[in-house]
Amino acid sequence: MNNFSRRRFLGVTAVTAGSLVVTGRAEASTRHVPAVVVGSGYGAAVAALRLGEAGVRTLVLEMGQRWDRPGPDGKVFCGMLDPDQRSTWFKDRTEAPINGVMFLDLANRPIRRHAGVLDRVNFPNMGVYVGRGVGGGSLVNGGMAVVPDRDYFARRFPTVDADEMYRRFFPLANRMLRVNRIPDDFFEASEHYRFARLSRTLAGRAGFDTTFVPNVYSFEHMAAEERGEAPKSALATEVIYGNNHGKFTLDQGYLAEAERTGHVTIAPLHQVTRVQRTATGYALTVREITPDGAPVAEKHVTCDHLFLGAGSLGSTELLLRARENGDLPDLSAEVGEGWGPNGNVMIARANHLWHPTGARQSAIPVLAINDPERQVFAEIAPVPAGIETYLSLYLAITRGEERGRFVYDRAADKAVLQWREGQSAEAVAAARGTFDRINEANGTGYRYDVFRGAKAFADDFCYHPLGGAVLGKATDDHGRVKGYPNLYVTDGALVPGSLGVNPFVTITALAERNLATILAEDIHP
Ligand code: FAE
Repeated sequence: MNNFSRRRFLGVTAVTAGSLVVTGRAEASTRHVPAVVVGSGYGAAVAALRLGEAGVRTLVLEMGQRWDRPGPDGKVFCGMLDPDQRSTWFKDRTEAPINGVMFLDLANRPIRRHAGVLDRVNFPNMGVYVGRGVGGGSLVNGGMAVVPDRDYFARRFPTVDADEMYRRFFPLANRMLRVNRIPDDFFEASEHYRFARLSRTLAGRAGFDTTFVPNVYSFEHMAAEERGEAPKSALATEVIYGNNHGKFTLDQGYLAEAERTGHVTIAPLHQVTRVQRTATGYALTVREITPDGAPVAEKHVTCDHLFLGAGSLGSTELLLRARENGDLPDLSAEVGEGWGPNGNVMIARANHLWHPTGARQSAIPVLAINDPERQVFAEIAPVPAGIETYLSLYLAITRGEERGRFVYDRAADKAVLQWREGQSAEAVAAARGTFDRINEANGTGYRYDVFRGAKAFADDFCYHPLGGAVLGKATDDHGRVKGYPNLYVTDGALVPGSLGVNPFVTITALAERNLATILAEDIHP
């Protein structure tokens, strides 16, 4: 294997063995590295760490920024109620999922185009939220860390040994991600969870149970926030544009550990635009930009082993483009297929005036309503608006078989999601069944002033894009891309469209499982 630390490549200069610094200098020549990981979300971070531990020199190419430097306000991330250019990936205006309340567009505002941390990729009939930066979705997500129902997991992944997953890899993922649970006494006493307790009471009247949802946000930190002994983040309305404190993100966990092995280098603001085959591996075209989007350089790198961890959208697009433009013509027809939004539907419910939800709400959700009959798992989401809104918000994860697919738009050189209008109807009907019952039991109704298009059920965006290069279809049973040796998918693109719960623990655990086999069989046989 090449000793990559002795070389200069890609404008990356070896300073000391294993410690590499991105210089930003463009180099025309192609450089070689044993392994490349594209992206730095959950699947990518697992690959980076396990490759680094195995002594494989690895370069991580991430299109977003490294979020470690405070802005002029002293904070790395901007707030949710006063977003600036740090919030959004190259848009003129923020695109928060909630428009506002009382039809007032309180949540969104004009911003400068910048490599912000949250992106909404808009396709016809479906907007997909994704994180951008070193740490991927871990930077912007709600931190809900849920192991799926075992029977449903086994149905979705019939060729994966569920025993091994539940015995070994889910516990490993939970440990690595530092998943913790809210202490009962804190939940029952905190004014910041009044909104969740109210929703629990109202759901109980309709005969529904609730379940506590584990999280990677430290509840010890949150309790200290409430006591005024720690800097506020969850209790200061921070979440979708990043948490300045309290949340254990991948850049603090897997990726930091990967860098500490001395074998892993992370290059932020580097977007992979093309993947080609070489005699012994793969060649990548990489575009480097400044945080404001100015081109820095086009770079070329080759590798022996290539791990795609650019997420359901990113990894699928790279493969689809390669198949359709003839770079990797033997890719399976399954590439681009099997995409789903994990049955995501958001619901806005109205409460009686004698049932305030609280002006102060924690931005981290901790409780979900179970409706086993309709197979709805509805997380009670906060509305941290800083004022009393009498609004209850829910993210329902429904189960179903509706799937979309990606097609390659040659003119735009992009993967375009095909998701028909009304394709979420089954998911909405299930969620409506649950919430009609809650409204009937409580004499309440829906709110139409919250989501775009005056809808009470938002089915035109999702947080959980899954699929596009499904395990066992576009790849073998460990994420090896069919037809192309030493090319792997390691992220949410492997998950066949629906999981029944939030996906990042599963993506992490599956990546751990696949990497264990790939390292043993392909890299150090
Ligand atoms: P992901 O984390 O999306 O990372 C992909 C990375 O690749 C990103 O950093 C991209 O910038 C980068 N990338 C893409 N294309 C390229 C390219 N061509 N070149 C270089 N880099 C590239 O992938 N899930 C939960 O389980 N619990 C939650 O509470 C939760 N809340 C969420 C809230 C929000 C607002 C959002 C957006 C998502 C939420 N999710 C949640 C979903 C979760 O974050 C998501 O499933 C995972 O992040 C997906 O992990 P992947 O490894 O697939």
